[in-house]
Order: sequence, then structure tokens, then C-alpha cells
Amino acid sequence: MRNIIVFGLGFLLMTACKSGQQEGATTADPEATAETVKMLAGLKAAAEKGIMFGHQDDLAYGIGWVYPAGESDVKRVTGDYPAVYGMDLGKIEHRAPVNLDSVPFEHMRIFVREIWARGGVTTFSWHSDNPLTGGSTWDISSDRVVASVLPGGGNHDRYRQWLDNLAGFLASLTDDDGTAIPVIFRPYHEHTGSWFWWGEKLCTAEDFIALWRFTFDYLCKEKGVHNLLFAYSSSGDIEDRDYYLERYPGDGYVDLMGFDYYQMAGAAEGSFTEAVDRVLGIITEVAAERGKLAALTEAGYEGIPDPEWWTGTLWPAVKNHKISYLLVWRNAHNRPGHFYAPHPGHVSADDFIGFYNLPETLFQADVTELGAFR
Ligand code: BMA
Repeated sequence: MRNIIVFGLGFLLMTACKSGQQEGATTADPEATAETVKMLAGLKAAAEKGIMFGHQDDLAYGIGWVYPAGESDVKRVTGDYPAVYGMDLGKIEHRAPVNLDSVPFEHMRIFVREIWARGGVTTFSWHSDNPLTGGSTWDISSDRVVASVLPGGGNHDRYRQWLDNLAGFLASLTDDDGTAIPVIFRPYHEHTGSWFWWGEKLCTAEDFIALWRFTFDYLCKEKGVHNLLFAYSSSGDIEDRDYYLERYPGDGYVDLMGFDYYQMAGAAEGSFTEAVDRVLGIITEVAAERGKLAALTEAGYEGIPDPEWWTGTLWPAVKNHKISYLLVWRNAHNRPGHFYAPHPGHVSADDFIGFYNLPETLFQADVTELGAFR
């Protein structure tokens, strides 16, 4: 009798916690690993506490340094790491040793492990080269690229090889025990702009959706990669929800919805805050209706010339929205002035500490304490 009860209970638990699901969290990939499902649930829990701060290439380099292990411009200024760490996979399609910004993929593997160990979040974008012309991600000389890589297209087999190389890297992100580490994967970003080969004027909505679904199915079903949460993120020019959803591949293919928006030099006073606030209103609404996470997936003001940008412009833009994170772009070490987070002595460093000290902004120590992701 007891055995039957124990067996019955075990069966119930097994069916209740099917792969891809945990209470309140269902991943787009129905076969997602338990860690990936927990990450999604943790992201939802963290979004109830505040907005996580993210920084691209935070651990790889900064102003005046290139990868001494443990370094971070955000840490140099605040004493703490970001909660979200962006990295880019551009050139993994060729199995190159370094990405398009010269970050070794071997280092990224180490970073992902470190981030996982301390309870942070990794998100990958993919500035992949143009698979038709062999040019860069910004080669928009042809509007046949997306069609050419889809099933039936002349370039499809080559693209499968590129995805094999991508899948190989994503599957290699494991901890010391060989457990796959969950990451957010944000391919084909800023697709409502037309500066990447998958951009709006370079392919039809049908072809963009087909590209997304093919990539998802190929990675998850054919290659068996199950440590991914998928992020759909447009560029900033979002007029309304219909436009934002025009190229949305569907609820079964996406875990997080976001957009990228930068303040440009000379932009009208208040325009960044107004635009980000307005678009976040649209995106958080459509995301909530679908039970998806929302985020400001890229943002920033190159060089941050405004000493009070963090609390005076960025914070008012996001503070009224339930978003998972906001991520600012990279601090290039070899391109003067191309940086988006402060470094010690920078004109906005004090204000960034004020931003860090806001109870609603979450950095590494906050999310480590929360312990929601692993
Ligand atoms: C851009 C710039 C480029 C970089 C690219 C991909 O915004 O930072 O220098 O190569 O992102 O990271």
C-alpha cells in the first residue's frame, strides 16, 4: 500500500514538472532542461523585485584594459558586477577563435561558467556574417539572403553548417559537472531596422518568421540544444503593437520580448525618455498578455556625456515598467569614445552610483542574494 502511494506521488510529481515547465514558467522549447526552466521562473521572480542591470562584454574588456580575469568597468565604479552579461556570437558560424569584436570564444565559455556560479544571467546576440555574400552582418547589398537560407533556398545547406557551429558552441556551455548552463539567445535583433541582412527591407515578414522558426527548430529539435531562452527584440521605431508583432514568430518560439533604443548625440531633450517609456508601455503589455518576459535588450548613450544620464534620463524611462533587465552596450577598449557604461573618473560615474543605489535596480549581489536562477 505504502509503495503504491509513494509510486503514485512520484508519478504525479513527474507529470507536474514535465520538462519545459515549472510552476508559473513554461519555456518556448518544450524540452528545455530543468535549469533552463528554473532560469525562466527566476527571471519572472526577479522582475517582481526590480530591473536588472546588464552590460555587453562586461568581463572581456573595458576602458584601458583587456581581460585580466575578474575585471569589469561596472565593478570598478560600483564595487559590484552587473546582473546580466551580454556577449556576441558573431563569427561562431565559421568556428572562428574570436568573435567580431575580438573576444575569444574560449573566454566566453569561462565567463558563462563564472556568471552561472555566482547566480547571474548571460545573454547572447549574434551579429552573424552575411551567408549569401560572405560579407559582414551589415552587408545589406542583397534582399535575397533570408530567402536563400530557408529550406529550399540555394544557400540552405551552408546555413545548416553555420547553425551546426552555433549549436556546438551553445551546447558546450556547461558547468564543472557537465550540466548545460541556461542562457538567453537573442538572434536576428533589431529586425525592424534595415541595417542587418535580416532587416525589414531585406526580407518579407513571412520569410523572417520562417527564418526564426527554422533556427529555433533546428537548434532545439535537430541539434538537441535545450539550454536556451529565446529573445525577440526589435529596434526602437515601434509605432504600435501591430507593428511590433508583425514579424513575431509566435508564442511557441519566444520567451522574452524586447527592443533596442539608443540616445543619439543631439537628440531633443527628453526624447529618449519619452520614446523608451512609450515603447516599453506597448511591449510590456503584449508580453504580459502572452506570459512572456519583457526587457530593454540594448540601450545607451555613446560616451555618456550627460553627467546625470543614469538617474535623470534612463531611470525615468524605465521605472514605471515591469521589465526583467536593461542592457547597455560595450565599453570598447580600442575605439575611443565608444563606451556605454562609466569607468572610474568618468563624468557620469557618481550618478551611476546613484542609479546603482536605487532599491529597484538589481546588480550581481542583489540577484546572488535572491538565488532565483540556479
Ligand atoms: C556595434 C558596435 C560595433 C560592434 C557591434 C557588435 O554597436 O559596438 O563596434 O562590432 O556593435 O558588437
